[in-house]
Amino acid sequence: MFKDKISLNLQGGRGGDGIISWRKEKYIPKGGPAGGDGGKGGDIILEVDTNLISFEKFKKKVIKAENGEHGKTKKQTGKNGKNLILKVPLGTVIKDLKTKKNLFDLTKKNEKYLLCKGGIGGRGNAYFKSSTNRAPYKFTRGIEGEKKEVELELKLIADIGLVGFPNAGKSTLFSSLTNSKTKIGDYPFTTLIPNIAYIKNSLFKISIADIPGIIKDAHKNKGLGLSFLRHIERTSILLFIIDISSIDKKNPLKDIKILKEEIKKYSPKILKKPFLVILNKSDKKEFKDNIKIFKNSYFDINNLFEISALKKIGLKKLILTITNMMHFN
Ligand SMILES: Nc1nc2c(ncn2[C@@H]2O[C@H](COP(=O)(O)OP(=O)(O)OP(=O)(O)O)[C@@H](O)[C@H]2O)c(=O)[nH]1
Ligand SMILES: [Mg+2]
Repeated sequence: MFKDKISLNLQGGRGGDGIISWRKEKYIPKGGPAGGDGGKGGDIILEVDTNLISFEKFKKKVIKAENGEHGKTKKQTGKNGKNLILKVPLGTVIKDLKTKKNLFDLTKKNEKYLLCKGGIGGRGNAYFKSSTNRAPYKFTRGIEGEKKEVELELKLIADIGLVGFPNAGKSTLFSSLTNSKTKIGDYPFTTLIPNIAYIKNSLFKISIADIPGIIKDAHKNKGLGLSFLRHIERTSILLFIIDISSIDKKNPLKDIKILKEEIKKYSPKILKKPFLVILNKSDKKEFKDNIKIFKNSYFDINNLFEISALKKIGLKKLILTITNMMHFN
């Protein structure tokens, strides 16, 4: 199961108690206080691991870090509880479920966030020795670790986001551009979960997010709905992928209008991003007319590209334009 949203009950480790103990040494009849302090409880820390793209590895809802050990004799402090490091994908937003506020947004490689502090350890009786009290019967208990109920939500961070109807060829373009393997199929909704890969060369590394297809009324939960659009909320550039064989001759801009309307219903802000329109499957000669028809009604010929994701035609020019846009944005 792909998980891009989970809720967790977390708690740092409890601090160990301080203890009461006395020095027991030969030839010293009245040994002084020797009870050590408790160790600190472990912290819970979230850390970005760029190899992850979901929260699949989280099997338990309740997670607690290790407790600190109680103090020991001979003024020895108990061991600190181990810190618990939870690896999460890049783009994880942490929300406190009680206050409903966002606590942090993990947006950088290897970034860490201290979510629940471990409790401090108590004091042993050795700590309370003073000139007026040479044999204190006093100790304190360790403190409970910090407790939080949080929701982790993934909003992928990529340079480019691919949007289009099912079957438009998004995943084919994704794998042609990045040389990565992904599921491609001659049927709608082949892609069920978002994916990220990179266009790499010696000069640059551009990340691309492939998401499931969108259909009319996706905002009413048709198809796979719109919740996947959160994975393109943080991309810098959008590519609208249109299959030339499905262009309506009487209304050539119909597909692009529907896509934009659906996105607008999810979040109008997404539409403010720079975008390119990609006419895909240009190798299908019998539909060449549709490209002309589309071009005649489209206003901005400069952000329009004709490609074949399958035959890898027109991709160099597309990559060049994308890199230029990234430079100037
Ligand atoms: N002829 C031709 N076929 C293509 C091209 N690009 C994709 N296809 C085919 O179109 C079908 C759908 O491709 P996908 O890449 O899975 O489409 P998608 O947009 O990712 O679809 P969903 O994941 O279902 O939203 C597959 O059979 C591809 O082989 C192209 O440039 N030319
Ligand atoms: Mg796909």
